[in-house]
Amino acid sequence: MNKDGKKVIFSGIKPSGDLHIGHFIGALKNWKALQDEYECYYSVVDMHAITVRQDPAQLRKRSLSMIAQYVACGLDPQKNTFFIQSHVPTHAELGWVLDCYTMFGELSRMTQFKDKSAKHADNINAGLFTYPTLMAADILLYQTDLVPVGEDQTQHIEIARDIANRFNGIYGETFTMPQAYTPKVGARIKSLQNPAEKMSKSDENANACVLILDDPDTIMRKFRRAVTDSGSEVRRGEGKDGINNLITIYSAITGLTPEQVEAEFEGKGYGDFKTAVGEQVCSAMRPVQEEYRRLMASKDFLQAIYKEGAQRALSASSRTLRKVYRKVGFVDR
Ligand code: ATP
Ligand code: LTN
Repeated sequence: MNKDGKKVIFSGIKPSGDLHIGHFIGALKNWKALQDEYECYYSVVDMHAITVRQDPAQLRKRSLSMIAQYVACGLDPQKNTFFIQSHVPTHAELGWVLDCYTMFGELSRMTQFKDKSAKHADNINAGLFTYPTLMAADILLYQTDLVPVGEDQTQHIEIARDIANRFNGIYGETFTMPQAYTPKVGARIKSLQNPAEKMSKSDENANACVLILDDPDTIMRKFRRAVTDSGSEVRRGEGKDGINNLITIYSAITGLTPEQVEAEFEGKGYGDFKTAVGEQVCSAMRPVQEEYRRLMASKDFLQAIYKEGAQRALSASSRTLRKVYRKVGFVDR
């Protein structure tokens, strides 16, 4: 809860690749619905991004582009606080303290750590291992009530809660207990090429992922090539990951229930359906892309957004950090 009695929301996206429709459906679209009721902080978590090697020029460009995409997806910079994680030093500072209240065994069990270490076997760095404590710091610094994330992040929210609990247990009430907030539809949009896996911006197969900034021809081509099973009816079912995923996408974009989608396509085949999904996604992305281009052309406006965001974030997070420093026994500055 903030000082005006509003509940607090925090979420972050790594600038480690281009945003795709999984982000749009699983994250950004839902964030827009929260901006009036909650105090919302959204961070471009560049410090988390460098747990995997990044090209410096690309990282810089993507961090800026990410802020523009947030705003282009309908998030109002007046109502939400957008900032770049490395601009707000309290994150690294609390991250270190929390490292000292997090157990080696707990971190070893994290599935994202296991997945990423298997994928980047030549760079299993300490940051990749302690990634969840920095994420816990991100969340706990703002006395966050809700963390809107996709399903893949629930384990990280659990460990943030465990760390908060442990700290509160030793020093008395310090951190608000955060809760994950996952959307009912679209919490895990799957890859179009391997629908058993989530759509991921680090996927090497470009056809697996439909980007928010893809042009209409590319979007249509990727949907036409989407991998589906050998059936033909547009109906959800066990083992029909591909068609289930396309129904989820269509349903999330149009606002229809999956049952209504099945009824609409009764008697039609996969081909017609794939074209229809592509068309819906194109028309949902058109206004987003127009707004994005307008924003990227006014760098001063973007800079003003993230600078002001960093100030607001620093002011809110410093209150928590000060409290923590005092509790663990650091001398006042
Ligand atoms: P990477 O794939 O490079 O590890 P990521 O896309 O999983 O990155 P972020 O970009 O930081 O990680 O994710 C931002 C948010 O979008 C998170 O809340 C995440 O859960 C959500 N998200 C990511 N992919 C999907 C998806 N396929 N479906 C639904 N939500 C997703
Ligand atoms: N770990 C998340 C990104 C992330 C985050 C956060 C999400 C970093 N800090 C705080 C929510 C709250 C990911 O990989 N998607």
